[in-house]
Amino acid sequence: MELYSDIISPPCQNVLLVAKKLGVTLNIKKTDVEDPADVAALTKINPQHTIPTFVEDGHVIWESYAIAIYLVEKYDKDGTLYPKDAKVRSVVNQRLFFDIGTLYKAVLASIEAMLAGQQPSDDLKEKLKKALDLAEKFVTERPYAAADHLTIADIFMLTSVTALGWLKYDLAAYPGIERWVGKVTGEIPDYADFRAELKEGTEAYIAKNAAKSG
Ligand SMILES: N[C@@H](CCC(=O)N[C@@H](CS)C(=O)NCC(=O)O)C(=O)O
Repeated sequence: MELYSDIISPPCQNVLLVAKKLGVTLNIKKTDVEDPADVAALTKINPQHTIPTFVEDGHVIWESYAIAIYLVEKYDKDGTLYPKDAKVRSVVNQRLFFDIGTLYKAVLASIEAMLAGQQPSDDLKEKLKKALDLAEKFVTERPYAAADHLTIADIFMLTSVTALGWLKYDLAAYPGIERWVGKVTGEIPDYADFRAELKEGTEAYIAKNAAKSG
């Protein structure tokens, strides 16, 4: 199984962490989406040229949500990460769609503004606050984001929340989220190693951009 990936991308982190939790080994094809040669190679298998892109025996999947669902449906033997019960799964799905359409979207918009050297607008700030208010509610009304145990919803929401590190966002107003982050990261094998690799990748990206701009 191959994954075209860069650890600094939160969508890639979704898949890397789900694979880690499943104990599935991925052969990582490090891909820089700002490098024309890497993009050309990726476009041959994924016309949308997005990372993460996953390949197993010639079968190609992109969109981190679709990749993660494939992995858990195929490799999660006890089925807890993506529960089979229709009602429980519907809550996991709701959180996943909340993540792609609201939480990650708001986080990404603010990071993009920051990387472009702009202050986030009041509208962006409000959207992020509303998304985090909802996330706080979700992680405090149940033991985990969608169920009474860890599911892929926790992993996807986790990467959105930890991406707030780019903004040095103060989460003090969200004690439930802070507690939940500790609980969820404690259940992911070798999470400290993952964070160390992410820190290294992030610093390299920042240094590369600083060199480019001058
Ligand atoms: N919804 C997608 C988002 C993937 C995405 O936009 N990835 C970015 C990197 S974080 C990318 O590949 N950008 C390059 C491009 O769009 O050409 C997912 O969850 O996989």
